Amino acid sequence: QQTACIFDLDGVLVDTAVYHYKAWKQLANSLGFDFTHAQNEQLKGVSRMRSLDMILEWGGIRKSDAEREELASLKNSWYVAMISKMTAGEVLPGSLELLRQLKQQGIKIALGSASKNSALILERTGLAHFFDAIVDGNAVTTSKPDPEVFIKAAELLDTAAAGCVVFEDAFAGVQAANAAGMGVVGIGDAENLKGAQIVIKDLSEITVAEIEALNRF
Ligand code: B16
Ligand code: MG
Repeated sequence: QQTACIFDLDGVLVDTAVYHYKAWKQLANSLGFDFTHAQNEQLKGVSRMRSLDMILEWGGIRKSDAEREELASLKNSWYVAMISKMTAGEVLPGSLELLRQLKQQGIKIALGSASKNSALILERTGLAHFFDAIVDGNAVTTSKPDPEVFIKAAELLDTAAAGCVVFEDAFAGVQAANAAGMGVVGIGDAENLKGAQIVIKDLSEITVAEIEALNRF
């Protein structure tokens, strides 16, 4: 049975979290408050609108739906200005080597990200050509921990859920992968990634053979 790989983007292949943080911080500051690094951690893997709502709540600020739309697009304009300058040098350690090896061995590769900016990031960092399918924030109606994003990716790859192995840095993403019945590799701190089959620091710490052993067939 064929194994396929589904990669989250931010925190797994590239570190765009630093740009999200700068843009959200600028927005919060413009509204007269700030938020902590620990609070920022909670935004990882969370959609743009949900992130905005969490930040407004931290600042004790209420806004109308029209104002929320405006604030979200303001943040996004600052974020897009920053990611437009990204380079291939910002790809996280081990990513390029692993993607190359998977391709070489004929293993299908999909993106499963909450971001609506994934196409720009993949282009800027030179990773776009590796992907057989891309499912991102533009393609889903329900965000992680709902499994929709990964189920859609498996469908596009024409692979059974049990054959898919997901790579995730966010707890909500680990939950989504488990809900989809897929294998899941956590990237980061094991404490925050309960439910992952294994947790590694970055993609340099895993081989294709180890990935194939994680499918759920
Ligand atoms: P955008 P991932 C997520 O990416 C980020 O971790 C999260 O911080 C961000 O709010 C979300 O994408 C939406 O991003 O504003 O570009 O649509 O980890 O799911 O690849
Ligand atoms: Mg992520």
